[in-house]
Amino acid sequence: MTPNLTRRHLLGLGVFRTAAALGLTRITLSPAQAATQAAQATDHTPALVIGSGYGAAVTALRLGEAGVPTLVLEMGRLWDTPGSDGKLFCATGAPDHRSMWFRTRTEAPLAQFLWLDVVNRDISAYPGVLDRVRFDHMSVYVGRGVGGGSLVNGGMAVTPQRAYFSEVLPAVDAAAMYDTYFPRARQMLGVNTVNPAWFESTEWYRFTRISRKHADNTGLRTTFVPNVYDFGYMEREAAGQAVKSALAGEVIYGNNHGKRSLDRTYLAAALGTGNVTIETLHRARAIRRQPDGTYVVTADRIDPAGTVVATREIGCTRLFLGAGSLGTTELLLRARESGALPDLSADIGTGWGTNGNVMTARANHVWDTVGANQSTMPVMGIDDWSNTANPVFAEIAPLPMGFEHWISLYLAITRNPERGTFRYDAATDSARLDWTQAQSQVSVDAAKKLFDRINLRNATIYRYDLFGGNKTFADDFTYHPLGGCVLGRATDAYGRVRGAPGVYVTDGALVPGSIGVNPFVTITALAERNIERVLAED
Ligand code: FAE
Repeated sequence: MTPNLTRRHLLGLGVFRTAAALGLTRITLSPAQAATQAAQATDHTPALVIGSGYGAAVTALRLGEAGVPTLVLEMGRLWDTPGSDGKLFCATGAPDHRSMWFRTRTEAPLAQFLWLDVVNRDISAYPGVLDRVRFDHMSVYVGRGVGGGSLVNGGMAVTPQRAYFSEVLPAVDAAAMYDTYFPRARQMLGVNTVNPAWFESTEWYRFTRISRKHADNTGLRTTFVPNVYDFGYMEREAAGQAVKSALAGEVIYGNNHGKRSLDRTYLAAALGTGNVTIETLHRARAIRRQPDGTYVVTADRIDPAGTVVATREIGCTRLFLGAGSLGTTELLLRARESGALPDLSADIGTGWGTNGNVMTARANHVWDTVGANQSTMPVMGIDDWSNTANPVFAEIAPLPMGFEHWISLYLAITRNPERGTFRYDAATDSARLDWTQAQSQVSVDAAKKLFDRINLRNATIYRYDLFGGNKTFADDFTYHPLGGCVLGRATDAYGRVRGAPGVYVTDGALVPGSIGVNPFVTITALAERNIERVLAED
């Protein structure tokens, strides 16, 4: 499926280009107006959206279409201005200041090779595109910028198994989700699938075919997984007819081409309505309620050095939180604990999980080469989710190092029932996560059961050199933070925040810790469902 590039999308894409050319942080259909208004603080907007990831982007588009003037605040930058190398994003193999959110050294998920720290680089601090938020025993990777996680993720666009979706979110009408909102989300996101004939023949997916062979040998099922990366573009990359992106190792620090990130889909269409404005480098910090029932959000505007250059108070009639599982939970927790919104539910901050994420790697025999050339976009998973004794869905992940290394890498999604809780730390004015190593061990044990079988059957072993401390399983980070303001608990069945009428949660914070597959299609579809109801009723 390719997205219909409507007149709205094209208008919106033009707006992004103009804003980038003019260096604007305020992005709207009327750039002249943006330039003159940039200095003035907007003091009231009917609808305010915090963040610009999946939930936020859906919400902004549907509000804009309904004619509601909507302001979006995003703490990251707009990724539309090339650097001195002519590229928007830096190369994964040579990361610079654009790679990470205010770091002086990169913190890549796979930090070592042959136990050597050869991956990370010293960089200068800048609002880069990938952040690693560190808590005790768990780090969370998130995207920063207009488009949120869509800028840095692997693009895998997976619809969860219906039975598991219903188990996780029993109050949501599954028929409506699977008949209406999942298809709508996939269509809008531009989900497409790799051409099977090309997949079977190309060197760029040899690594996937080797993993499939080993799964087959073990009697495990593999399945193709759709993606939002344009596979037509990828085939042209392989043929030398297009500038390489997925085939040039680009992914976690952004793709310069090929990826249908939200700034090209939902957000472009939102801007094209003429009712949506995006302010970048604005970090929402506090929420309070006015006596008349409207809300005021305090936001710090930062410059590229991270210095707060202005603090703004923005009033709104309706407030939509799309700052991601961590961002939204922290804003609401702070509001509750500081006494600004004392009626918020005790459920805020609870029900958080890692989607059972755990990474592992196997060493193959010399004859099972994975290829020096690897596409960064995963297209296949080992699907053992229906194994009730040990459900695992393992994405066959690339490790594009530019030379043959005989490594098969996987991101396993396990059914880990452990949940973490955020508590407000007044000393740092931030949300801290209570999560223990034992809670991650549950994911490791499940993944190990599956990969022990694969190793046994293929006479292969784990790699010990990649994750630090001779670990065979990376259990200390997640790409899939879910929960913190769970649907039907901290909110009603449509994301309306309990104890704060007129405030809504739109993002991954709604999903209670696990969804069994990569989550952005679910987050997008839920946001479509919720905003439709809110526009109809509120
Ligand atoms: P998200 O996309 O995180 O957007 C939140 C936005 O809010 C961000 O732009 C933040 O900068 C912004 N923000 C946060 N706090 C504030 C604040 N206080 N003020 C203003 N702005 C704020 O939220 N998922 C898949 O389904 N398939 C994949 O292949 C996949 N691969 C991944 C690979 C990586 C490396 C990573 C990090 C994630 C991956 N994910 C993948 C997860 C996916 O990107 C994630 O679930 C969604 O992005 C979450 O969407 P939300 O709308 O919850």
